[in-house]
Amino acid sequence: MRMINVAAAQMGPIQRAEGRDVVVRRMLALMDEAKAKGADLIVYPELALTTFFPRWYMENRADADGWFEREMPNDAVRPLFDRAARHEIAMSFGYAELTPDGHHFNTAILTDRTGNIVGKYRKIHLPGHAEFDPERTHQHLEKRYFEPGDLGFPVWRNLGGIMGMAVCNDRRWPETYRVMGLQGVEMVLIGYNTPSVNAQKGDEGPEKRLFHNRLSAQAGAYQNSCWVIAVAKAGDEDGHRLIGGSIIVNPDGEIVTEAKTEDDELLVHPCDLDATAFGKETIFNFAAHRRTEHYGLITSR
Ligand code: CDT
Repeated sequence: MRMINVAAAQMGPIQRAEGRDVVVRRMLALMDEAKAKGADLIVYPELALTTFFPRWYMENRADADGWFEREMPNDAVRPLFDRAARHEIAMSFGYAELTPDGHHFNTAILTDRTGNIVGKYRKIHLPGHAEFDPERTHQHLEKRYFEPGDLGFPVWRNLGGIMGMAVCNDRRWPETYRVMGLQGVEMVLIGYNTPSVNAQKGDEGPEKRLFHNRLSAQAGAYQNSCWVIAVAKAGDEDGHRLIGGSIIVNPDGEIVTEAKTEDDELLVHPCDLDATAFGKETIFNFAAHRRTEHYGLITSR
């Protein structure tokens, strides 16, 4: 058995006016709890350091730059890196990244147990729209504030396993998991901020959204025989509700633990990476069973 004790650190809401200092204190409390429960890895959500700002329209895009991190780690998050190294816990969290040459990405990082960044992923599937849309009940301006990620879907060796990352909307796309699956991924870490209602479909509320969250993560885990750790930022941010429903899914596609609240809430589960082997060697033995000669349309359109 290759056990990783994983802490899925769901976060409750972050209000627009709240600073990173407040948020980092909450993240540290979750990390201390994770350490006390014997976690090897803690996974925080997408855009963990700020409110889900793509809901706010700013005519001048540069006015949004205050929500972006220009380096990682920086002074605001250094306490997280120091504490993680002291606890010898690997960690992953999402943040808005502004590169030195002016590019904006919706990014997630992964560290080893010493607080060294070993992996970086930039969100590829950006949902929403780029211009103010008066038809929607709320704005979702990811296409305004971010560029599509330029790093592909890499995997990294960490904690004795093969890990990958994805961010929120990516989890709805089978290609996300499959590209990592083809690299032997054993655990996929996914943070999300999902509004509780569909801005374009009045009758789609939290139950349906939680269902799609489970459906996507469970299918991705099963079809690639890997663990999926899907972690929400949840609750009411300035009057805009986000679903909770953080889950850990095993390589059979079964939910082994699920969050009950829309607040800061820690799920800890022992994940055996060797449990990925059976599926990878049998029904989802890609080398033996895939028929790529029939898949060309997927990448040509
Ligand atoms: N953050 C993020 O990607 N949220 C989307 C909302 C989709 S509606 C525009 C999601 O897929 O959950």
